[in-house]
Amino acid sequence: MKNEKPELLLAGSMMQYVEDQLEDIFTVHRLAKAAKGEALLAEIAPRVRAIATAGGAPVDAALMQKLPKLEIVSNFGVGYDSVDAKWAGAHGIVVTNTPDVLTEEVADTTIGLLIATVRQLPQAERYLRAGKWLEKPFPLTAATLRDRTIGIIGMGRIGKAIAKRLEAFGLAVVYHSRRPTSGVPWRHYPDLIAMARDVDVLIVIVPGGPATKNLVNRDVLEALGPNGILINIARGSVVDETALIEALRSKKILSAGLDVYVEEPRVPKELIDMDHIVLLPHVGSASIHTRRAMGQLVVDNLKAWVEGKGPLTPVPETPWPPKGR
Ligand code: 8YV
Repeated sequence: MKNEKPELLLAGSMMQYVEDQLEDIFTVHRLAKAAKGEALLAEIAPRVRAIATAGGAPVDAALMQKLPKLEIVSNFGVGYDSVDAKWAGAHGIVVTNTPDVLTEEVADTTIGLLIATVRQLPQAERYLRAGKWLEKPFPLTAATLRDRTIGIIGMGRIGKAIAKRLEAFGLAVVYHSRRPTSGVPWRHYPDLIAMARDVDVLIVIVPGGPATKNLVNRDVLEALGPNGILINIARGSVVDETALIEALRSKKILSAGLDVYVEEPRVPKELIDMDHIVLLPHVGSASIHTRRAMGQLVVDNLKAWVEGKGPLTPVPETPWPPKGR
């Protein structure tokens, strides 16, 4: 039939207004809502041309190889570690993500989490609500942001936006990444341990996935030292969570502000039981404004693709037009 809509597999769920737009373009199959996911998949597999995915629903080789007509995977989020983009690239499937539209929001959240952690703002708020201020003032915080040197792990778009903000605060900024980023004024450390030794705060803002798994390990935390504070706004997988719990317990580092965890939404009880650290439920980009913009980019990538215009924001593993074309 000529005017039939292309078929799309929705892995995870999106904001209603995004799903409505997807329905305008595609026949949408909802994997998460299907009582029998495998049966649904078997039935639609020969026809699915696109996947839209959110919330870390895995789009791995096992799933993609069941879909012989698959052309594009549109990922909600700048991080696409739940999509096997390398496999997709090797099999002619395009992967897109949602860069830029969340950069400033995530950088803002990072600064909020940093200050909240250093100055114990959530603890102070809990103190007031518990009526304790009537008895005596909230204790002075051991830590201050003043005179700290901040080491950023990762100097992509969001890393730069964080560094710019920190500079405006009058703080010294350095960074670690595999290769130096051109055009930035901050000192580059090729060696993460050396940087951890020289700074009092580490901010993690690198992509997740196998290349960065447990990058922040026991040695890095020990090098950060007893006055050190770890902020993770990237992916839980980048930090060795067991080593972090141990470092916090034994006071090898002072504190941590975390937005991400290894097994979200499960947060280890050991972390929840520590009152001096700050824990957020993965809210880096989580405003209606920014999530709408991200959702729109998911739709716009798919729309451009079905209209034959190519993807708007392909990931580096699946360049467009493909190399050699
Ligand atoms: C989203 C994120 O919360 O963009 C990312 O990589 O981690 C967040 O902005 C996440 O993608 C939601 O699925």
